[in-house]
Amino acid sequence: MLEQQYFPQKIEKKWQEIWEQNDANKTYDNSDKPKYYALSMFPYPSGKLHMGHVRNYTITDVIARFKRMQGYNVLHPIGWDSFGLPAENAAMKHGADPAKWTDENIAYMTKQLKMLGLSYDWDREVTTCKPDYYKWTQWLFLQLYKKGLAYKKEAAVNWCDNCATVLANEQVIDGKCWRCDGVVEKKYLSQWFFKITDYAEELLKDLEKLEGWGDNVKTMQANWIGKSEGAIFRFKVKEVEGLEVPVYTTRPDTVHGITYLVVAPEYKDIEKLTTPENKDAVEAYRANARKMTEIERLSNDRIKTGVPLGTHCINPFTGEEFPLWTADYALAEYGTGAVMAVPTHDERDFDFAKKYNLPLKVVIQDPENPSDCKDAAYVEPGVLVNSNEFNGMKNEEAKKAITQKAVDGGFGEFKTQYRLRDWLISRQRYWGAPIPVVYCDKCGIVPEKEENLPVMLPTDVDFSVVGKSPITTSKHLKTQLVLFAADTQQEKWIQWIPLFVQAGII
Ligand code: ANZ
Repeated sequence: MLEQQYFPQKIEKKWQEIWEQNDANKTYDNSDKPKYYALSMFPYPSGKLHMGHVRNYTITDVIARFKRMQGYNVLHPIGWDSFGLPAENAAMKHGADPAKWTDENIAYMTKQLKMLGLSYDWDREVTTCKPDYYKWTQWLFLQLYKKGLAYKKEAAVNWCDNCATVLANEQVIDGKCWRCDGVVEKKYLSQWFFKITDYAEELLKDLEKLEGWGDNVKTMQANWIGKSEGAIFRFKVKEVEGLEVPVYTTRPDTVHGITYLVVAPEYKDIEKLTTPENKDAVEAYRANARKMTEIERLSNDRIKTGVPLGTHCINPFTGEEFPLWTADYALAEYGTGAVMAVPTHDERDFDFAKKYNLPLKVVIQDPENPSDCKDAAYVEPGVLVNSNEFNGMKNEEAKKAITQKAVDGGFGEFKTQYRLRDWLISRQRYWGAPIPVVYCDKCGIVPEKEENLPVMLPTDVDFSVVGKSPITTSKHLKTQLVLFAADTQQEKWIQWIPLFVQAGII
């Protein structure tokens, strides 16, 4: 007879034992049944399960059980996303090995998952920090490397000195580290990237095909890819023979209205563009900009600041000269890192020009209601004025005609630009999969042979060091110091898929 009251301690234990004895959750490699894959996000072994875990894992468990009952051979795996900074920080706090901290947490959380009665095939458990797993992380890296989709370059990164680590933009909150609240600085480091930008267009097309996703999610993803159409124009520098500053613009129609040009404080040629008299002021300005986040720098509410470099560019359309400035509203990583400033038709440029008394030149007007742009930028459509042979043309048409002139004259081209950037995967820390390349003094970067994988994470490291990565203390390190610490943010994982397809992996 059924008991009136539910006693989980009694009933659940009994059934869990029966399921275990009968291999009720086992997935068979060779089975005639149709296959079903029920994958939930693997937990980070942080210590104890929380209610969020229980919710997530119950949902997939219900689906997996339902499908089994319908006659499917269900693969419902579990594993541990166990590389990352929390393990390393916890270990450093106690001067212990992160492997030990991780193993203890996994043991505890496994017990909890089993108590919940979740129907996993535990024989297939994976742990990302174990060599038998990260061998495949390294294998994937090598496939991407062979296809030119994993590469290394100097890049400005968010650097937290306390944690001695690189942070993603999302991990910088009000200029501070999300973990320790320390001030985050921009720093130039040689970094590994995955070339996701090659797939920007494909990702956008795939979005259109997605069914069952809300428009808000699709729009967020499209904005994140951030496609824009425009032009690159190259400007000669008056004082430096042979040096040009290219800019990316979505408003080629405004090119006759440029009154100054801005480069990012991290712009690669900024030193060449700075006169000796302006050097000290420019250096001081750059040092300060390094302390700011991108979001702060781009905010429309912030008062724009900048300093002149002392040099000038020449407008190839008009022959006019205008001054070069550096200002932190220009971002090093977007477009070319330089902006042609048209204060009459761009709000940010307008604020900047007002503040520093830079000239205004109107080039787009509403013929019915012309504005002199003395009080505000005119950002609506209109017709061209003060623009030589393009006068009277509608501004949308002029975009194409003006860019074509630059193409014909050899000083510009049409350009499609994406906000999406390549995915920076290195973290300069210990507790991650070692990047399977060797640095050779003579021949540079040499990928490890597949048959030699895994490249093992060194264990001769000192975890009691302060303010630097423990990996720097390893004596036997023959591979890269930079570690591969995959980001688990879901929107980023989505982008792996086309990369793997391209690399012929899936
Ligand atoms: C001149 C201009 C005139 C612009 C005008 C706008 C209005 P989206 O649409 O987001 O792609 N820009 C280009 N590179 C930049 C950088 N590295 N940092 C900051 N701003 C940058 O934005 C394109 C516009 O952003 C470009 O068009 C450029 O300003 C600016 F009336 O060029 B525009």
